[in-house]
Amino acid sequence: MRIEAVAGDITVQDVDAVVNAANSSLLGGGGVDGAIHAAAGTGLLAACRELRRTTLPDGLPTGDAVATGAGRLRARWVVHTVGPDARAGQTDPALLRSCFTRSLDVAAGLGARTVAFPAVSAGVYGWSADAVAEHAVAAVRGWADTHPDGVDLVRFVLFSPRVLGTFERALAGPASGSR
Ligand code: AR6
Repeated sequence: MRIEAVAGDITVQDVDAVVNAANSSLLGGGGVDGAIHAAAGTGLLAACRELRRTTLPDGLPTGDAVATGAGRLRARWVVHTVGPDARAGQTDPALLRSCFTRSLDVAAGLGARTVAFPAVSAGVYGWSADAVAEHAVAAVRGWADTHPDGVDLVRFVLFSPRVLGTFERALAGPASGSR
């Protein structure tokens, strides 16, 4: 699996699945969530409401992931995940890593070969970009080790050069197999 980091806007990525840093309600918000809903159109919100009405009446738990269609995005699917909220004391790295591994489980289960991730929890939810980069890269590498045919590409799409730098440094670190 190829893992890369680029600067840019996740809503315009030409990938099979775009991961959304959502909240448990799945009903939209600010940040990357707001940008994805704005770009995808109201069909995305309708799909999320349908999930709430059917399989997720209490919302999506932190660290878990669920897919919908992607509306007007180029992607086929949006995979919604809920990062831990540091402001609420959710500082367990296992929860953050779970966002990445569960999103890959869901995306690969649908047949996605290419997946774009934002820096989940690095915005409103208050995690440092360094921590998110470290745990995201470790989680994706660990998932790739146990799913050799899982997906072809994971692309971290970072909104700022500063956050891109943290991901580039994490990716330059030793691969999990050599640790
Ligand atoms: N493309 C890529 N990255 C982006 C984009 C974009 N279009 N827009 C923002 N980012 P955040 P969180 C970056 O706050 O911390 C929402 O209200 C942003 O600069 O979007 O997980 C949800 O509904 C930051 O580095 O997500 C939740 O309530 C990163 O995406 C809550 O925020 C994540 O920032 C989730 O907070």
